[in-house]
Amino acid sequence: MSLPKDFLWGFATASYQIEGAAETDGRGPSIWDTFCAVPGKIADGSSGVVACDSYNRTSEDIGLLKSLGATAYRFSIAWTRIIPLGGRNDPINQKGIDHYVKFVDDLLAAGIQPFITLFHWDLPDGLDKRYGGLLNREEFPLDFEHYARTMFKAIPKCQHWITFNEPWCSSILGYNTGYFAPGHTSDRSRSAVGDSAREPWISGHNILVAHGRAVKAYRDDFKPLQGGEIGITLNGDATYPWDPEDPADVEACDRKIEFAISWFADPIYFGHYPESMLKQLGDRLPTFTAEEVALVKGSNDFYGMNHYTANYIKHKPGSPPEDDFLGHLETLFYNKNGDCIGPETQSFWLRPHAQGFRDLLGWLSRRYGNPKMYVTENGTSLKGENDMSLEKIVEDDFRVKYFDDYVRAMAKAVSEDGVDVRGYLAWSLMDNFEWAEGYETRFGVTYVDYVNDQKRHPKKSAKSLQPLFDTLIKKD
Ligand code: GBH
Repeated sequence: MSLPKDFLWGFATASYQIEGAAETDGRGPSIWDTFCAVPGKIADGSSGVVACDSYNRTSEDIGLLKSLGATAYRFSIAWTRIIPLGGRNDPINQKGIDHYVKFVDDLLAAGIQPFITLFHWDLPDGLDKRYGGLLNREEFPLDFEHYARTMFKAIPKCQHWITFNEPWCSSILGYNTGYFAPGHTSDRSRSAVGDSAREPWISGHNILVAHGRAVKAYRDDFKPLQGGEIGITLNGDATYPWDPEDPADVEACDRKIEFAISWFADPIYFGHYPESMLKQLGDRLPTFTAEEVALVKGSNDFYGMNHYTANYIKHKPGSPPEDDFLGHLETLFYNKNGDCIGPETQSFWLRPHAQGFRDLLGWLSRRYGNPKMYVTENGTSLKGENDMSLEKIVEDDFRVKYFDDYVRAMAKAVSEDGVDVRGYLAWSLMDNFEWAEGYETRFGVTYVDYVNDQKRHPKKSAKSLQPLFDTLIKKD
């Protein structure tokens, strides 16, 4: 079991979850600032207004990364620091650009390769208000392309660009369940606006086209000189049939992955939506124009994979309701035999099952022609961690074991199944703003003391990755 010699590894974060400094140096509001201000949307009533204060602590964070032995760091840029109102004719904020230029210079000086995500959910609120943000098929892709070009030009040293993080979440949680910003849903007790049966599919479509536009811009005008690579990051869980003897459950397992991942990956690799989605959603799924197909098909230099958990899948009888987004099935933690997929964590949706990582890597590799891949997120929360003493928190053996199991499962996928993984970023470098769950759920390998000046305390898991990768990465 081993990983290639030039394998990169490190940690990941996202702008709104760690930066704070919400009004510093001309930053404009994003849809998450607006969403957090609505009572009841965030579990503990918090927001990212201070978060880990990382905007003001870049050298401390880089020092931390270095001390942990990381060779790569994935972070995201806050669009509203670059273009506070968001649009292609709106003013550019040089201070915001300077901040990230210096950050990348400092990372490189520390021997750490940046992986930059352009969009990790913090859409400029100005664009949401001006034309409906992700729902606007004409404007949104053009504004995203302009913002992406601005960053490609400003940071020629970055060799790894990620256009969008988890468009599934922006689309489904933002426009179907309303659990994430901007909170649209058909449920009128939760939102005055939204159409859960239609808006998520429009949002997903527009993100694909925006991704395609940014990739074309990079390949045409920046890649020839800069030599970097660009791709999208998709989230998806592993699936196992609730009843392996029932062909309908077996089939539902693939359908679940298609609704989560292939929704985006099929257009990118094949130029069309998956058959299973067309069948269930009909004309609620937008149709690609020829121009859109040309932009989207073949638009990944690499596949970015975010992965956390696995489920047993049980098909549902009858026909699906209009607002179904899973593919007419149930996701369960127990199978027909009563076997449990994995132990509880603080996140209701997350139970460790490392074999699923290896299996899903294989599934993706087979379906998409063995693409070059980066694992751009993988990690866990820990049941009750927020209520423990600091002494207990830093002894996070559960998280150490999670990483050990998952990284070894990945190494097996690489060395035994031939999957082409080139790098791994653990989620997350530090505890941070866990979106609708606020600060109660912690995913960091570093504890952040939010009441004592955001002080960082590395946990046991922070120091466990370097020795692990040392034994796995080939020396010559
Ligand atoms: C990642 O998403 C995010 O990229 C990152 O910002 C975040 O901090 C990290 O996970 C930890 O949560 O039952 O419909 O509400 C992980 C993928 C997909 C996990 C949606 C939670 C909720 C499903 N996420 N899922 S639902």
